[in-house]
This record gives sequence, C-alpha cells and structure tokens, in this order.
Amino acid sequence: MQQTQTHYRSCPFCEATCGLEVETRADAIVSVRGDKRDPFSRGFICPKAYGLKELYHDEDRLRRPMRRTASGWQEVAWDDAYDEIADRLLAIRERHGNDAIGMYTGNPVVHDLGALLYRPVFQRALDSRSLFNSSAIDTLPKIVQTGLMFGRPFPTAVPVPDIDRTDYLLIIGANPVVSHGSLMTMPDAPGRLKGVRQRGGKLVVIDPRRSETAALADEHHFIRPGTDALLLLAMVHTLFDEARIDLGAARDRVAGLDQVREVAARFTPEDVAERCGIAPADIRRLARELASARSAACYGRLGTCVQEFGTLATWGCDLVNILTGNLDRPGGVMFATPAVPVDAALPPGKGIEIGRWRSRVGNQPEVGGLIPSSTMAEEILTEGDGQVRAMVLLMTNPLRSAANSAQLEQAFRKLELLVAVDFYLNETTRHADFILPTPSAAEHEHYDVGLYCLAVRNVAKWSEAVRPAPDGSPHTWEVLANLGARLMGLRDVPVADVDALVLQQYAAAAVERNQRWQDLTADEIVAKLEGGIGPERVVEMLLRVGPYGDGFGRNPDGLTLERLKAQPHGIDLGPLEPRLDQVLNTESGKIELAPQLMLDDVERLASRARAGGNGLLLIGRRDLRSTNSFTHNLPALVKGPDRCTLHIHPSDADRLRIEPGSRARVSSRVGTVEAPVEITTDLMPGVVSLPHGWGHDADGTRLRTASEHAGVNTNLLTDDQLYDTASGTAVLFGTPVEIEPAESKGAEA
Ligand SMILES: Nc1nc2c(c(=O)[nH]1)N[C@H]1C(S)=C(S)[C@@H](COP(=O)(O)OP(=O)(O)OC[C@H]3O[C@@H](n4cnc5c(=O)[nH]c(N)nc54)[C@H](O)[C@@H]3O)O[C@H]1N2
Ligand SMILES: Nc1nc2c(c(=O)[nH]1)N[C@H]1C(S)=C(S)[C@@H](COP(=O)(O)OP(=O)(O)OC[C@H]3O[C@@H](n4cnc5c(=O)[nH]c(N)nc54)[C@H](O)[C@@H]3O)O[C@H]1N2
Ligand code: SF4
Ligand SMILES: [Mo]
Repeated sequence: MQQTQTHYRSCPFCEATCGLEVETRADAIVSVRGDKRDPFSRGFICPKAYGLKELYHDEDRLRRPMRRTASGWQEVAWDDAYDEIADRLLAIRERHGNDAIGMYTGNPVVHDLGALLYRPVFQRALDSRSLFNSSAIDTLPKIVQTGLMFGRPFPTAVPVPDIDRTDYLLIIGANPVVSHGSLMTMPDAPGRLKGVRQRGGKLVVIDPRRSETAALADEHHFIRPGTDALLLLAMVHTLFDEARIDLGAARDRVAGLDQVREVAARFTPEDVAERCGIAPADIRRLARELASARSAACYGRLGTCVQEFGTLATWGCDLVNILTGNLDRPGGVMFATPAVPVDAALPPGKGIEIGRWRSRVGNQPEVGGLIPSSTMAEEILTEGDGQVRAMVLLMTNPLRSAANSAQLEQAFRKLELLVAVDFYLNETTRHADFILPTPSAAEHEHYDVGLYCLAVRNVAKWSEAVRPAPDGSPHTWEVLANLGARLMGLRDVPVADVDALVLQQYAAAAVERNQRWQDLTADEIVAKLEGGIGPERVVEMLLRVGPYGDGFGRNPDGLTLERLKAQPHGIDLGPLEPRLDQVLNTESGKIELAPQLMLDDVERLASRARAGGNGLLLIGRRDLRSTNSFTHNLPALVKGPDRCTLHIHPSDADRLRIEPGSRARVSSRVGTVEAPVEITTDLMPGVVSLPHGWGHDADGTRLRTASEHAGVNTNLLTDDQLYDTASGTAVLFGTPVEIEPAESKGAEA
C-alpha cells in the first residue's frame, strides 16, 4: 500500500489565499481540505478548492506542447517548440519590426509565481509597444488612481478595508460573499462580513443587484449601472457642505483639496439622485454615517471599475475614505506591509506614467507602458506600419473574457502566429499555432507576492508543490526564460545562466529600493543565493531584504525562506499598521487628491449625468463555483442546474413579453446571444445580468465536460468601443442591450 502524504499550500482559484491541506498517494491527489492551522483562513474553503484535484487529474488538460499542422494538432518536443516559435517570431520582427509582436496575459498569472516574476523578463526580450494591458479588463482604474494619488506602482499602495476592525463598511460594486474579495485579500469573506455586524458595526451595499453580499447587509440600495461616480461625488459634496471634512492621518499631507471641493460643488445629491436611483436624503445620510462612524471604509471593486466612469468612481471611493479621516487608521482603509516587497519587480519611478505614446489605431494613451486590451482587435486588423501580426498569450482566454470577442476572434484568425502558454485546448487556444502547457497549480511551488500586498492582515506563506510536474515539463518561468533568451539571440545559453542574469537584475533593483540595509550590495545577495534557481530564489531574496527579513544575516532573528518553509501553515505577522509615511511617494510628497486626469474627465461625467439614457443595461454576475472561464471543465464545479441564465426583473419581463423559463434574445451594438431566462426581483428594473466565461460550444476544443455545460458567451455583447476614457478600461458592466423573446422555447418551463 502506498504512503499518504500531506501537503500545505494556498488555493489558486481566487484572491482569498485560503490554506489547503492536500493529501496525495503515489501519483494521485486524494483529498483537498481546508487547513485548520492556517492562521489566516483557519480551515475556511469554498467549493472551488476541490478543483485543485480535478484540474490536476483532468484528462483534457494538455501535458505536452502542441503544434498545429496541416493534418491537425501534433505533439512536439519542448526544445523544438522553443526553436520554431523563436525562429518565426524573429522572422516577423525582422520583416515588420518589434511592434508587430503583441502579448496579452490573463488572470491566473497571479497564482503562478514564475509567470508573475518572469513575464517582465520576457516582455523586455520582446521589446514591443504592442503589450496589451490585461489590467484594463478589471483593475486599471485602481492602478491609475492609486498610482496618481500615492505615487507608487500597483499593487504597493492600494488601501484595503481593515475589515476585522471596521465599524462601518460601505461596499459599492463588489460581491465578496461570492467573489471572496478582490484587491482585498482575505479568506472567509462571509465570516468576516458577518463579523462587522456581530461587533455592532454596519454594512451597507450599493449594487444594481441584490447580491449575496447585499443579503448579509444592514442596508442595500440599487444603483443604476455606471452612476457610482455621481453618487460618490455627491457624498463628497455633502461632506464639504456640512463641514464634515476631517483628514485624520492625512492632515497636512494632501494637495488639491480646493479642486476637489470645486468639483464636488457641481454634484449635489439632488442633482444626481434620479440618475443613480438613490434618494438625496439617503446620499446625505450615507455621507454623514461614514464621517461619524468611529472607523469606516468605502470599498469598491468591479462594479466601480469595469464601467463607463471607472476611474472617477474609483477615485470617489478613496476621496470618501480620505476626507472622512479613514485612510491609514485602524478600522479604516490601510496599506499592507508585505513580507515580500514586490517593488523590485516593478518599473521604477513615481507611481504611474500615462500617455507617453498612443496606440496606433484608436489613439488610446499607454498606461504604465501598456496599451488597453480593448485595442487588441483593431491593432491586429488594421493594416499599416506597426500592425500586430503575431501574439503571445499567457494564461488567458480572451475569446471568452474580453469585450466584443467575436471581433477579436476574427482578428486572431488573421494572425501569422499565435502562441499560447496554456494547458487547455479551448475557445482561444484552438486558434493557436503552438500551445505550451505549463503545469497546473498543484504542480508548482508558490508564494502570493501580489495578493499579500492587498491583504487585510499581514501574513506570509510558502506553498508547496503537491505533485511534481510531469517528467520533462518545464515551469512557466522556464518557458518564458527559454523563449526570451532566444529572442535576445542567446539560444545556446543554458536557462540557469539566463536565470542568473535575472537574479542579478532583481537584486540590483531590490538593493536600490531597500531603505533598511544600507550596506547590502547586489553582489553579496547573488553570492549568498548561489545554488538556488528560478522564482523561489527571487522570493528568498525579496523576503530577506523585506521588512521582516534577516537582511542576509544583519537581523539574525528575521525571516528567511528556510524559516518560512518550516511553518507550512503560514505565519501571521499581525494586523495592518499605519504606514502612510512609508507609502507616500509623489513628487509633492502629498496625497494628490485631484490628479489632472480625473479633473479632465469630470466634464464627461457631468454631461452624461444630464444626457443619461433609460434603456436596458447588461451587467455581469459571478457564481461561487466558477473562476472566470477555466474551471468549467471540472465536473464538481459545473454539475447541477444551468447557471448561465439571463436575470431580468418581472416588470421588464412583462413589458417585453418574456415568459418565465423561456429563452430571450439579447442584442447589443456588436452581437446577439440567446439565453434561458430567470425572472427575479433581485435586480433593479432596467438592468439585466449574464455571467461571463461561458460559451463552451465552439468546434475544435478539447473540453469534454465544459462543452456539456456550454452556456453562452456574454462577451459577444460587450462592446470594445465602450470604455472608461480616463483609463481605457472596457465597459463590461452597463452595456446597452435590447431584449426580445427567442423563438425557440427552453425545454423546461
Ligand atoms: N463580461 C464580463 N467579462 C469579464 C468579466 C466580467 O465580470 N464580465 N470579468 C473579467 C475579469 S475580472 C477577468 S480577471 C478576466 C479573466 O479572463 P482571463 O484572464 O482570460 O481568465 P480565464 O478566462 O479564466 O482564462 C484563463 C486561461 O488560463 C489557463 N490557465 C489557468 N490556469 C493555468 C495554469 O496554472 N497554467 C497554465 N499554463 N494555464 C492556465 C486556462 O486554460 C485559460 O485558458 O475576465 C474578464 N471578463
Ligand atoms: N466565485 C468566483 N470568484 C471570483 C471570480 C469568479 O469568476 N468567480 N473572479 C475573480 C476575479 S478575476 C475578480 S476581478 C473578482 C471580482 O470581485 P467582485 O468585484 O467582488 O465581483 P463581482 O461579482 O463582479 O462583483 C461586482 C458587483 O458589482 C455589481 N455591479 C455591476 N455594475 C455595477 C455598477 O455600475 N455599480 C455598482 N455599484 N455595482 C455594479 C454587480 O452586480 C456585482 O454584484 O472576483 C474574483 N473571484
Ligand atoms: S475562497 Fe478562493 S481561495 Fe478560498 S477556497 Fe475558495 S477559491 Fe480557493
Ligand atoms: Mo479579475
């Protein structure tokens, strides 16, 4: 009988970093449970955790690289794949220049340490301006806003609600009970939210849908999609109007207060109430409550980002936090102190640079060196100098996740070369010339370098690989290093030597940014880490120079990777602590309350507030057992009734003659889909919702389970030409649509 082994790691399926206890026997994962001894999650998990096992065993998951040939897919050796891909990329570069090769990355990169740390290395080797910003699909407004206001690159200056101590939590456009939190890393979102009320605090939710989070709240208000910036500026208006401004820790540390007052003066609660659908008295009361609570936090997520005024809404959230004195105080919004400071892996400089160049076709500004992903199709389809002719995709399924995916599909078909680092033959990768399947999460080690910057407590945990990668299978970092080396003309250089160069660069950046160990040099670091390799070594370096680190011997009791690994359940480093002084990094040395980018966008908001539009608006909906598009091939996560349904309010259904249990046809400027209908009063009238990540009925995929639960692709409806102009973020929530009964009725009524 084989021995059972137990492994500890964090779950890779959302941002909550729950601790898992995973049992293996021989080659098999036999169980996945919550790790009760994980100090952060204390045993909490959700149903998706089990996906670790199913994904590991999924027979549809690719284990060998694949090459498209005239007679179909063919397995190819890794080295041959690298050589052929590099030859073809170099030929395209030679003929058409560097910008002819584009790159786009997806959400799972956050959960693959090697992908996260070696992507910049590969991008440097590409040296292209056609790097499309996947943050423009969910996070860019926050990146822009915190970059401009605090002067630091994302994610090193994102204030997160101190949820375990707050007395008042205003959640606007987020559904943490289902999403388990985003840009707010915390296991057990439902428990922590209930905790706010159990302590006597108050929870208020603003959402066009009575969400699962709203169901736990003291108070919920429907809001017309896309009008959050109006609401938040009217709340700021109230704070000024009623002399309730109290800057707290930000006192003497802000610039632009008068400009904020002038902007807010234009948006009275009475002016915005009708557009938002929230009464003026409620708007004033919410502002007063936030100002008078002992501590309070305003937290916005996708609903305030992926909409027409994402940057202004995101700005509004932090204005409210700062002007009520809740920034950097316990129970307010605070900055984490991560044990592995990622700064060294980020571009240097003050916050974020915007508009140093513009995209070729749509004239959209670059943000932090990347151009918005909504320009991807037009950059591929529009002929001329700089046209994108090859794309490298890193763990993404944009033909299901990006706006106007039909147009993007047309574009991908036209590419001379499409390379996908991905383990499924899915709706996107079926168009690839090469698929490079790097291992699943169970097969690599991990440290949540990104997510711990956003945590509601300071924690550190090293995740073990539960199973080794299949024989000869490289990890994502090795794939990126191999391809990158070839693009730089270093074909015969062993990957270990490439990796040594990478460490050298990271060490130099870490030494430059580190304030604590003045005499530490990059050479000392490199010498002391000799023998290590890959992302693990980079993490060790950052941990040891970081705020809890041993400083390479200078602080003998400090953390080392060895000490971290000796505590496989993770280490609790305590509650968030005030640290605005350390975070603030603007030229002025102050929090920039009124960045020009926001001021420039206010006029657009004001005119939209007047013009409006009263048609039906389509929003998204997440559910507990999906993670975007890639978990639908896992049986435990798709069984049961169809979740890909159109939710509509009874009053709209009546008006449009949509019957319960029928199918409806939903059309937007760019496309049409048909979906089964669920009629529910949980939605605001005038708003309909469809989840994303479905539509698994395409030919030529290898997703046997997903194709039996196909659903429809809502991103056939979302519009690439509709975006938050300040950041270039696509509007995924608030797409104007028309709805009519579909001719074919659903089977069950
Ligand atoms: N309409 C609408 N659209 C949305 C959203 C919405 O709310 N509404 N949400 C948006 C958001 S927030 C996001 S983040 C994006 C997400 O969109 P994407 O970033 O495209 O994420 P997925 O669709 O899950 O695709 C992930 C891909 O990575 C592969 N993959 C997953 N894990 C691994 C791994 O460990 N190794 C390898 N090699 N491959 C892996 C999967 O096979 C899959 O092809 O979708 C966005 N799209
Ligand atoms: N179970 C599960 N968890 C996930 C994911 C998943 O696919 N499934 N995806 C992960 C990812 S990639 C991300 S980015 C996070 C996202 O995390 P969240 O932002 O918490 O997730 P959503 O469910 O998209 O929540 C957005 C909420 O905004 C509401 N909304 C829509 N439009 C508007 C608007 O205009 N104004 C306001 N105020 N509200 C609006 C929606 O009804 C919804 O309740 O979740 C992560 N966690
Ligand atoms: S909440 Fe997120 S991290 Fe926790 S078990 Fe579920 S998917 Fe995994
Ligand atoms: Mo996301």
